[in-house]
Amino acid sequence: MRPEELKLQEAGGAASPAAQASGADTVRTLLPGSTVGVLGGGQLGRMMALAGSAMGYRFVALDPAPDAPSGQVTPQITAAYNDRDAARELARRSDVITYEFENVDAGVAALLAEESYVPQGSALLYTTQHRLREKAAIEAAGVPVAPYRKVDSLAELKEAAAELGLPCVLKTATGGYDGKGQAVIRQEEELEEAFRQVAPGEVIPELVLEKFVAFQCEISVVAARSASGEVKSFPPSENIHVNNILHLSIVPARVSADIQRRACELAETLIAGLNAVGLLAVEMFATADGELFVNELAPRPHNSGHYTMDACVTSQFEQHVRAICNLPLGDTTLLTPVVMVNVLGQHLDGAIKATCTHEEKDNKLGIVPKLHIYGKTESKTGRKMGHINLLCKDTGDGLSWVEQSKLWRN
Ligand code: AIR
Repeated sequence: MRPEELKLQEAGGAASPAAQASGADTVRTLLPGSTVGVLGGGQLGRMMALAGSAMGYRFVALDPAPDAPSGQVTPQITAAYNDRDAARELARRSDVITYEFENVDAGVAALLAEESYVPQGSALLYTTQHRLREKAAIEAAGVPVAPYRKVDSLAELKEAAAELGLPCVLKTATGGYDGKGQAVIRQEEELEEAFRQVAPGEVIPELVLEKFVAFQCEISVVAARSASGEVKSFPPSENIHVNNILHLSIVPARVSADIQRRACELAETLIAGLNAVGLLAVEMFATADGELFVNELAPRPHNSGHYTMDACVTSQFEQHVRAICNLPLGDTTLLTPVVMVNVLGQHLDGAIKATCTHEEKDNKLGIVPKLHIYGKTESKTGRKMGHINLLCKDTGDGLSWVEQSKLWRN
């Protein structure tokens, strides 16, 4: 056993519920100096490594792209995600393994769990990789989701739409993100086109039709649970999407204190009910009459939690490292109102100029813009290249800054 690794539990003792759920037989505390192996080397892995390095952890990332965002700040193993030899090498070089995206190959997840320590296990990955399994798990934890039906054919789609009523959203059960694999259906005439769009090939993927929730706003809560079961959540973020990609996170969310409290409770109930370890991002819809419906879960750091990097005592990335290493969780207090704005490929040059030159509007609006750029070697329209956390006295000022910069008006 490494000196910095404390086994909280003697061999032969009963495993904690978190350890049982994760498949890990003991809960281990990994102190600074330990190496965290990360499956995936994109921006989430990079920001995790930057936060964890500040606490003295070492990192190694596995990513197929040479010079991936993480590889610029940590050692990188360059290989396909499903390359077993590379996964074995990651396990050999790491004291604890985590991941920064959720479509992890099940075989690799099992191999890593066998050859290293994976406190998050693979059960939650298996659940969140499939919308129907995810919805069933959310409902089993006693938390509401929007009404939905499983759909396997055009005929079933028509039946489901008649039952749920329009508008609805048709989604693939696996693989979609940032609006890919989705179609909104507002009228009956759009059913066939939506089906063709979401299931274009000969083989029909598993589909799910969800009733469109007439929400007042979309909010999300990032919660954390440590390997020994401590739970904390960050303040809810109000999220505004453009073309199905997150554009803005506004914190405090512009909903009542009661909705904010219930959103946090709901996320904490879910993370505890799912016996998750690490972060769980819970996206939800808040309706005008104060109801909350969970839309999606992500068992990893989340774009809507990037505001925590500059606006909270602890960032979501530090919290994730703390949770998987079984350190006490950090304080999640919000220090200042903040607006996070995503920088996509088409915004990159302008965003750098707007934050790296002296701009009068920052002073006038009392904004402190904090720039984060991910180091992706190729910039593309719609690709997430960075974000800016606009620290402000009032989120209205942050929104004015975004508006006045004119960068995001396309
Ligand atoms: N990511 C993972 N799930 C959702 C998101 N946004 C992050 C991870 C992953 C990166 O996006 O950090 O590695 C991939 O970004 P791209 O631009 O290469 O597709």
